Amino acid sequence: MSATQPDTSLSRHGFVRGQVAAALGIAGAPVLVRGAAPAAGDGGPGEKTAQGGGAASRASGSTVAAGADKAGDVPGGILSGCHWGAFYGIVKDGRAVEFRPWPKDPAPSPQLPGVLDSLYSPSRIRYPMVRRAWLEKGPGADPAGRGTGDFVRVSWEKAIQLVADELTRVREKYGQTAVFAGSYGWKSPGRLHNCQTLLRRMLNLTGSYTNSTGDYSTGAAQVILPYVSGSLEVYEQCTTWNNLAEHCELMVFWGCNPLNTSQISRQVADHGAWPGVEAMKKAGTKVICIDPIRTETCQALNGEWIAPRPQTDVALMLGIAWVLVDEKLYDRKFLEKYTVGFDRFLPYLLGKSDGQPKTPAWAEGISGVPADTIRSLARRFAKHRTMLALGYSTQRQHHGEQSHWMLITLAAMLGQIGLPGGGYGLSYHYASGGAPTANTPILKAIDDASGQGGEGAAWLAQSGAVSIPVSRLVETLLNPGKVMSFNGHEIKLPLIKLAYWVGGNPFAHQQDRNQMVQAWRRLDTFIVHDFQWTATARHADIVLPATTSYERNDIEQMGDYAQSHIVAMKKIVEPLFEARNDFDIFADIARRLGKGDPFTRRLTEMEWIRNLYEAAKIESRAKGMEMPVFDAFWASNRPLSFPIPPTSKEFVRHADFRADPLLNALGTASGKFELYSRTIEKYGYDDCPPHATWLEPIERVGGPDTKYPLHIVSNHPQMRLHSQLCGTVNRRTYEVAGREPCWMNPKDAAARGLKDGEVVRVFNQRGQILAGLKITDEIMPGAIRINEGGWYDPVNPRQDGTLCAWGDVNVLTTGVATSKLGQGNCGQTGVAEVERFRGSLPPVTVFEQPEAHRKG
Ligand SMILES: Nc1nc2c(c(=O)[nH]1)N[C@H]1C(S)=C(S)[C@@H](COP(=O)(O)OP(=O)(O)OC[C@H]3O[C@@H](n4cnc5c(=O)[nH]c(N)nc54)[C@H](O)[C@@H]3O)O[C@H]1N2
Ligand SMILES: Nc1nc2c(c(=O)[nH]1)N[C@H]1C(S)=C(S)[C@@H](COP(=O)(O)OP(=O)(O)OC[C@H]3O[C@@H](n4cnc5c(=O)[nH]c(N)nc54)[C@H](O)[C@@H]3O)O[C@H]1N2
Ligand SMILES: [Mo]
Repeated sequence: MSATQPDTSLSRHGFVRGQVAAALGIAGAPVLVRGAAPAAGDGGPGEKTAQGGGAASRASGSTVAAGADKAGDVPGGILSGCHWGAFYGIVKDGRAVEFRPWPKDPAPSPQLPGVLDSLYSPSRIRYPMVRRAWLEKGPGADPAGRGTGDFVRVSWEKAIQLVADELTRVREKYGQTAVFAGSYGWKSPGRLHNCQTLLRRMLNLTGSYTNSTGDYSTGAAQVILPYVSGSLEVYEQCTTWNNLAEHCELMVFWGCNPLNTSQISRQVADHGAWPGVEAMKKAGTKVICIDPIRTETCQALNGEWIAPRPQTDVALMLGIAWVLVDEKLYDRKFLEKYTVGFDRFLPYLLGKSDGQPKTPAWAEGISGVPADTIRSLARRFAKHRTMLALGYSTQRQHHGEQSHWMLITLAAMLGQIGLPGGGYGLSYHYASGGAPTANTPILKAIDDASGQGGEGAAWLAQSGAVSIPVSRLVETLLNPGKVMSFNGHEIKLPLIKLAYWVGGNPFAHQQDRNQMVQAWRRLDTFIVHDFQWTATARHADIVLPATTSYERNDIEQMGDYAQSHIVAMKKIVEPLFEARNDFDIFADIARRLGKGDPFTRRLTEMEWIRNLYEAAKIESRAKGMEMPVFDAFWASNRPLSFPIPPTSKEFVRHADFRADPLLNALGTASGKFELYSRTIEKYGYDDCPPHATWLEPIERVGGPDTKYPLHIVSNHPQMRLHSQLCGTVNRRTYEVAGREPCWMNPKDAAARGLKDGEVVRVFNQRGQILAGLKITDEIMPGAIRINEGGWYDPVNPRQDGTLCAWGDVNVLTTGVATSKLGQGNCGQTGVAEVERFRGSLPPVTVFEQPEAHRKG
């Protein structure tokens, strides 16, 4: 194993041992995390959600004490938790020296050293800073100077005053909706220090703002799936790994790589995918991986690797479906009983409605997968108990709605939905979907309404806030007043003059960076809190230094699906430099605007945490459990575990619907899977027809008028969480020639005369970046891989289309929306060319204090 390849072997990890009362037969009540609204588009303000498994049966409620894990599991140090898992902070002389994984973590994330380093790295934000031109000449001054690093340090008092005054000015001059607080991103977990909730709480108390809807992860799928299967689906529990090991004969990981992406959870990660994959390996389940990359999961399970041209999965699925019909391998009874609309889809499949039968030969022409392979896939899917596990990447593409709809159409034709080990699963790769759900009380969280009229979305509606689809801010900034179609209704895009960002990194997550830089110039003011000098912070007018989770106290649940423990997220060290908690920053701003007490409710940090715990304790009684008193929980220094009901271990997605489709009807218009949607038909969108359809993306390798030869795969990184930890020591494990790596197949490298380890220029009509070349046959020919989240490092921020010195892939990706239905982002759509970089190599300057590298 080379130094740049994190250990993906399974043997190093023990299994999660049986939890306290696993054997006691506690019934699995359905677990619903806050904000798990089945409504399309928004899982509550910024909150990822999971719906638990266990709903299949409800047995007698025997009583059990939820228990702390046994002694000997505490390695010394201070218990805390983060997206990467639970850990103990080891402190020497006031400095954290090690983040040691919780001993019961079945697969500690190799990223933990970077998590520790995010406290101390040279890219830590130390003091409140204001951009000089903004400070001296006022809001909107020299917007092209953003990103040049010309900041002035100010006192906290001055900073708070500037923010409060500017909010008031913009609201008075342009109206409430001119303040944008959609503030999307992967803020740290914690039920109290949720910076995005806190931002909205402050703004709700003092007025209103424009919000955002949906997320970057599943922008397309989460909008279309409620029409198809009646729920968000992408954040819901899958048939458990347990059940798969026993019943699944053929596991298909379709653009789905749990051994990378389940490293993290929205809450504190449980890593249940590792024992899950281990069980599958032991069971000897046959595995197929359909992916441009031979992934960690494919390697660990010795999977058969099939690499279609990226963005052509719908065509491939259609080819398979055509064979199922041609060879009469599809399940008519299932289609009749559990679905509607197959009769409207079939003429399209057979080419009767558009003149093009979706034969294997046709699918080969588009996807590059040989027709024989397509035929064989169809036969094998039909013959064996098959689970189709689809990741999110294929819907983060132009017309991304279609891949998830087509996959469900295919699964319905196979007729195994709701059977043990078969059907489809849309979150095996995400936060360890498929790990069984414990019987847990749900921790409450601080809300964004402060008791002024209900929680979250309801309050927002009352306060009159406008919401735009989350990936459409650039379009909004460039086109105020334009009417946008979105999911069956129309939105008039508001005029935005101030953007306020906490817990997110739009200068990493948004596509088409150069277009975005232009759009941002329309803003008078951009305010950012972070603890790292990200490109977003560097492009701000006012930058406020926030604490990390490791400098404050909080509480959180473990495992978005597993919900296995409640974890104390304890303060490990005192805040560094002048960093302050987002909570305290917003409390001060609210105070200045006359709303200090409603914001804090005069409760201290520990009082808030105690209250949240107490509420869960009461809820746990209703579930037949008794949690320890708060002080005992906090002092135990251990995660508090909850029992996993046996029914939950054997959970099979949609088994209840299959057993009784009337009583357990799906949430669709017909109560069944909709392979044709009359509602979508009524919308009449040209880019989202009423049944799953192959639609040419705006660009792709082999596309009719595509200019560049290489597809850009922008995967989620092994050693970062998006852009998080790019500023840390983790970089040393993967950088190539001091840049973000760009993977390339040896054939493509040979054709260009390129050598492993050299600096290349990757470019297209939208922009150009530098990267370090890694030549490997783990990527298919015709595709390059540059992970998302590399920090944007413009060589000359004032110059249009300037080179990025580190390698931010979103300089190259397209900013168009998936369709009028989803309006999701297309981070996985983009083609480029690669050449050797000639000329003098610009230094990478983005990982140090910006003053050290003032530009332009
Ligand atoms: N090309 C391409 N682009 C993509 C994707 C892709 O696949 N391809 N994936 C997309 C997806 S799925 C996502 S989810 C997005 C991710 O985009 P983001 O979620 O915006 O990315 P992160 O790097 O996680 O940014 C989180 C930021 O919050 C900061 N932060 C963490 N905790 C706190 C806190 O307590 N307080 C404050 N004030 N700040 C905090 C971190 O330091 C970091 O800068 O990217 C999207 N972009
Ligand atoms: N380590 C780590 N884990 C993470 C994250 C992270 O940043 N780092 N981010 C988290 C978040 S917010 C999210 S939303 C999820 C994202 O989860 P996903 O969106 O599923 O993750 P990706 O890495 O973008 O893509 C998954 C797989 O799809 C493949 N793929 C790309 N394009 C295509 C295609 O056209 N066809 C096919 N068949 N396959 C394709 C990729 O090669 C990759 O192996 O991950 C989460 N987990
Ligand atoms: Mo995501």
